[in-house]
Amino acid sequence: MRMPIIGITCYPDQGGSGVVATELGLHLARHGCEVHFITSSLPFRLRSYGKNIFFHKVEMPEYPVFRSSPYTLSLATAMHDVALTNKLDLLHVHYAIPHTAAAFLAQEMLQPTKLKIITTLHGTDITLVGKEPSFFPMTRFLINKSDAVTAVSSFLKEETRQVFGVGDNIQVIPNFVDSRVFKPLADSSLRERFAPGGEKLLMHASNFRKVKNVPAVVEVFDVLQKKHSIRLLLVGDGPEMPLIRKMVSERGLDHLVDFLGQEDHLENILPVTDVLLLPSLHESFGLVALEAMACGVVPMITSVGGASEFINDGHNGFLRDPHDVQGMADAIGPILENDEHRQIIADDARQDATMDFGASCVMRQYLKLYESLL
Ligand code: GMT
Repeated sequence: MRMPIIGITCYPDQGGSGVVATELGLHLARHGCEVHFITSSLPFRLRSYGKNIFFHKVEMPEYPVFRSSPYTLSLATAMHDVALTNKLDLLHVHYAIPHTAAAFLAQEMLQPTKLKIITTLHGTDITLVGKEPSFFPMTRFLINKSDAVTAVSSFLKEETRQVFGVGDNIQVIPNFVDSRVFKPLADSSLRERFAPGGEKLLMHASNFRKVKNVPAVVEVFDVLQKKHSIRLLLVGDGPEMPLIRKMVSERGLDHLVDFLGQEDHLENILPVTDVLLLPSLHESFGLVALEAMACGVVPMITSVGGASEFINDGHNGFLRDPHDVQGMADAIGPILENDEHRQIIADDARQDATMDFGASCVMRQYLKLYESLL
């Protein structure tokens, strides 16, 4: 059977949904599919133009009557044009709002050809944005109009069914990690740069939005630093950053915290650390925790959401209520003092992440879904 020609749309900037979409496209292309990224700018993880990879920038014209350029319409037009020119078999859109709306418009414009639409729900497109009264009916409509819908966790599928009363056919296809890229530290010189005194390293990486609950990271770190020799690496940027800088300063922790800003190559910095903290208010999956596990870094992640689908508390990481600062500190404390114990958890984490959530295995689940639609 010939390999499908696939259009992929996602948010190109930092964020798990864009990472998943891009890595999936790269793996599909290596597997022989022709992959066309249709996005507003080059996805940040699309680092090279390998064979079978194409990029189509969505043009957004300015016009004085527009308050802001109507991106959804420009995207729909780009999808239509790319589909026609390149004979796309299907459009796989990541994050429902507004990508599925644009895909639906493109599909209508292409009639009588039926371009298949696959929507992958990632999390906040359901749990925050999609729930907004101004988007709610549209989100439900788009879920129904997609030819197939996938969710990155059973938690998210259940949430979709409960909130929107639709989605019995949603297929759960989990996120994945490329264990050849995310792997344990080979060279310790970078670690020495961040922990010159042999301190243990904690890290948080996110887009610093409210849902990430970053203040809890500072609080947990503050509790732990009173007893242990540790430092904190903060990776990423976003609206909560001024508050976090203030909290760090007020607690007199500046000398122990490194603000690293946005990092496109997380695989270089993650393996340097010992523990990843992700105490989000909710997390439909928590991709960075899976990437940490593949690097042999112990994840401490929120128990609200889908993380329990890949973390077995106490065995390959820790799950705690996002408000339980003391509970998080109590779980992490012992592994900061006992390298052997930490290594056992880290080894299990690496093994579970690579065995059950490997990129090729998950890519095949998507391929099977495509084939069932075509
Ligand atoms: O809100 C975010 O955290 C960003 C969002 C995204 O667009 O990348 O993340 C969501 O999708 C990721 C990839 O599937 C998941 O790993 C994150 O858990 C999910 N975020 C939330 O549910 C808060």
